[in-house]
Amino acid sequence: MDKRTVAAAALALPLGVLAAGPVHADDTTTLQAQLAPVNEPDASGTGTVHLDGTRVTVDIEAGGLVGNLAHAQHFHIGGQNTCPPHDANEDGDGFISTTEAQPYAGGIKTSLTTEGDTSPASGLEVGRMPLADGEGHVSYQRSFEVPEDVAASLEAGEAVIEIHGIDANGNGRYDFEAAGESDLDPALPAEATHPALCGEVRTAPDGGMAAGHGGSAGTGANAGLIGLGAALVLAAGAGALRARRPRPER
Ligand SMILES: [Cu+2]
Repeated sequence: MDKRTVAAAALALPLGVLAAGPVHADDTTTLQAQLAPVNEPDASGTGTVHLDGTRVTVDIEAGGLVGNLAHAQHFHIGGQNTCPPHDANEDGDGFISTTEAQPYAGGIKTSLTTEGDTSPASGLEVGRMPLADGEGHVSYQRSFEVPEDVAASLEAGEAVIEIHGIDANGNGRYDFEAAGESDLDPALPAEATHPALCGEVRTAPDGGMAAGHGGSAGTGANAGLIGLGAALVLAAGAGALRARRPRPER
């Protein structure tokens, strides 16, 4: 019994230290996001962000997305730092649009492109966004610099990762048939811009997901997630998507 007590105490100390704050390895802060489905029920994923000053290394693994199509992905900052709940679908069409999600997740602050610019201006540059493989899996890793305000928001756990692009009718392409026109630009299919996955970026106090947020998944609070910076997209990115979208309609 005594030995057991001693062992428990020995375990409690390091756990207590870890729970006290973000995980720091050298000067790097590690943050995590559990990506939960928004409009793509079978999608899931994880995001990991290593932050060293203003340099971020982002790892994203996601599955259940529409395959062979590009998926725009971003850090969203400036909302409530949460993914949208199910009732964020205010117009009752069954989809949480980028516009409907924005009050929760905030606008695009960093575009998680595969190369080149990562500013909001590249928000819908789908030619530089990850392409899902034939089975709908996205694997992404990139290191790049972010502005100081973005780094500060990440460090504070005040950011959301979103991955966009859904296939509402399962026909393997972005089109207008199932979800109509995008709320961001009627020339675009909503399927191309609706959120698919969303995850709140949080520090990793115990080496895993922040329990308070992961635990809310069962209530549905995490299940209906996502958002896009509609205003930013309209201002900067919609033309890019129109010009470069992977499957031009008809
Ligand atoms: Cu986004």
